[in-house]
Amino acid sequence: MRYFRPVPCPFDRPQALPIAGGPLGFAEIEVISRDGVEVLPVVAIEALWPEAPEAVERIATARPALAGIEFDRPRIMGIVNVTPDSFSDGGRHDSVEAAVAHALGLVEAGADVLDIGGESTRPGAEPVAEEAELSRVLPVIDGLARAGCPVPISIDTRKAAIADAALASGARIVNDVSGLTHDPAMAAVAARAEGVILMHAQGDPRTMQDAPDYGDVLLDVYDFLLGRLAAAEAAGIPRHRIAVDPGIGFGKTMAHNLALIRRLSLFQALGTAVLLGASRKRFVGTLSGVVPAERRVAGSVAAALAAAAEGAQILRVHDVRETREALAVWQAIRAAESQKGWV
Ligand code: HH2
Repeated sequence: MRYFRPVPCPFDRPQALPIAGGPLGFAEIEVISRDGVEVLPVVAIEALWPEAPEAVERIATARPALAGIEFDRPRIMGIVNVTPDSFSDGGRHDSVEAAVAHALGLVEAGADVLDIGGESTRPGAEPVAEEAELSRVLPVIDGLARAGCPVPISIDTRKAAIADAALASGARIVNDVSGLTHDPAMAAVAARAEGVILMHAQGDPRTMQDAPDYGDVLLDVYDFLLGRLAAAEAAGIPRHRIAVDPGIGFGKTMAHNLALIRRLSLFQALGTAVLLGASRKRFVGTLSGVVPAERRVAGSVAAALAAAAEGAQILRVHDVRETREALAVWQAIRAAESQKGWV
């Protein structure tokens, strides 16, 4: 099998097509196989392989808004963990009022969507019973709805019952870190959401970091997401409502995480929005030499910018204000590079 990765460039470079409608473009494609990588102009590959024109079209086509989120620029998903044990902010927002206030503060800081989670999926985390998870997230979603939260709410859960109740309370997106594999009832519930995030993980949170193993991490994750997209579509979830996510830190070594971020634009060939969550994760701490997770802000922003430069549509972050500010500078510099400015 051949895989087609757009090489990002300014969208108005001669012969360039937009990546997912813009703002980045691509004039070259890396044609990747399990034997190696070849770089070719887009115009050349269309004639070479029968599957190439369709892949180019999937990469270039604009992504429609997902739960009202427009993809004319990278969007920020603010993380709200209502858990006692999340790796970087566990126990911070364990009253409903504190969690709602924190979430509204993230909106104020520039979050385009909020992701509410009641079960930590950090490496080594123990599963949480359904009732406990429900009692953590539902009052926060209700509280946000009552406060007139102006951005869509995503529920970060692997369980159908939680997603079901969250949607009934006003959540619009289901974010399942198991890619709809953990709970057989999840796909049918997710089909009612305006947006579904399919993430790749190898193993479950308890054991996933024991010995992550891939033939080729980039291509293995791509194959997994391709399969989950087909399963989701078969369950009645149209592709335009889906975003995919390679799952940084979920059964991945440092080398795996870096390989995925370095060539993140490959996932644009799936024809959906791409989300990346690198915020405060262990590899950021290792690379930046910062041990306390809540102080890994600068390294996390660097990872978010790298993902934006690879065309990522959604960045899942704890530090919304810092990411927003960094993106504004990055976008202006990218705009200066092209003649027509930022679209
Ligand atoms: N990472 C975490 C949780 N949910 N969802 C998506 N789509 N992508 C991610 O990378 C992702 C995710 C883990 O991070 P966090 O929520 O900060 O920690 P914890 O699981 O300990 O609550």
